[in-house]
Amino acid sequence: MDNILRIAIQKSGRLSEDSLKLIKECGIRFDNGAGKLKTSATNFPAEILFLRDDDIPGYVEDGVAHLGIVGENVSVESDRDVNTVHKLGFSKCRLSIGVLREHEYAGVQDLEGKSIATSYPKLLGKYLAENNVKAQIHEISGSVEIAPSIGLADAVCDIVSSGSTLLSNGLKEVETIFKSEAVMISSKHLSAGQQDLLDQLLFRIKSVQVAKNNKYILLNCPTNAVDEITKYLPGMKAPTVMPLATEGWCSIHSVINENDFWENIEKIRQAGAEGILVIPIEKMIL
Ligand code: PRT
Ligand code: ZN
Repeated sequence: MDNILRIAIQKSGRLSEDSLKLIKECGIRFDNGAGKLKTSATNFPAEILFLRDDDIPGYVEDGVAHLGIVGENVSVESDRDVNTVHKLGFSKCRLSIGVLREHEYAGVQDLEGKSIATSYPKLLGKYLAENNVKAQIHEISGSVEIAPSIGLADAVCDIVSSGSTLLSNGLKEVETIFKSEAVMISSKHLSAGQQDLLDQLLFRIKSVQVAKNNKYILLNCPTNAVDEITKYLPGMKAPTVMPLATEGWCSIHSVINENDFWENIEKIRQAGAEGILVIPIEKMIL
């Protein structure tokens, strides 16, 4: 079937909720009845497969799934022949090396001759080789952080988010070797029809992401402040400026970016903006 996209997402875990949310925000509707391993979308030629995250890159390489949503850490470690088509901005984390807190760590050379427990032997091996460090990689599949305190290894290399797991196991983070977030991967053997469906899906994903990074803003200001204020609110093309019923006053409607939001709010207030309303945008079609 070359006119349908099979999208593999994590069945149950840290990626599941955001993956489902993204697909729904793209307007793709399906019944995700509990316990199902596969479901069909009702308004887009797609099927959703619910899998363990580690299996997703292999399924995409083999073409069983055409697309997959997975942590970049898992995709790169799997070393499968797939395309990374888009970064999705959620499940951000890092792969880091941790050593016992009492260890006086001076730099990566301190790892020479040490044993490091990890579930990411390929990423760790590459990092050690790039830094000319020879260490013993001890591959374990779970509970990596406990390894140093039970004498199984001198250090760990594991996923860190807040850092509290390292801390509660008496470890400190000393090197970050890889930064990760959820990514969309695709098969290298899509038909023209599937590539077209992927392009449609990416267009929707980007519209959702841009909308999240921007807010709709409305404000009132004296007419002589319009030029100064619109410097900070360029809008999609240009801001909408309308006269108010009160002589000498205008209303400006525009979009404002999340990145420099408070900085720009402060500047437009100083320039004379009043009655500022900021409203979330659901989709933004550029
Ligand atoms: O069952 P399945 O195989 O599908 O899932 P899984 O248990 O292998 O993966 P899951 O659901 O735990 O994680 C899926 C993906 O989420 C990972 O591959 C990462 O890309 C991403 N992610 C984001 C994380 C974390 N944050 C995270 N904190 N993956 C794991 N952790 C673990 C980490 O292993 C460590 O044990 O959380 C602990 C550290 O967290 P902090 O906050 O204490 O630092
Ligand atoms: Zn997994």
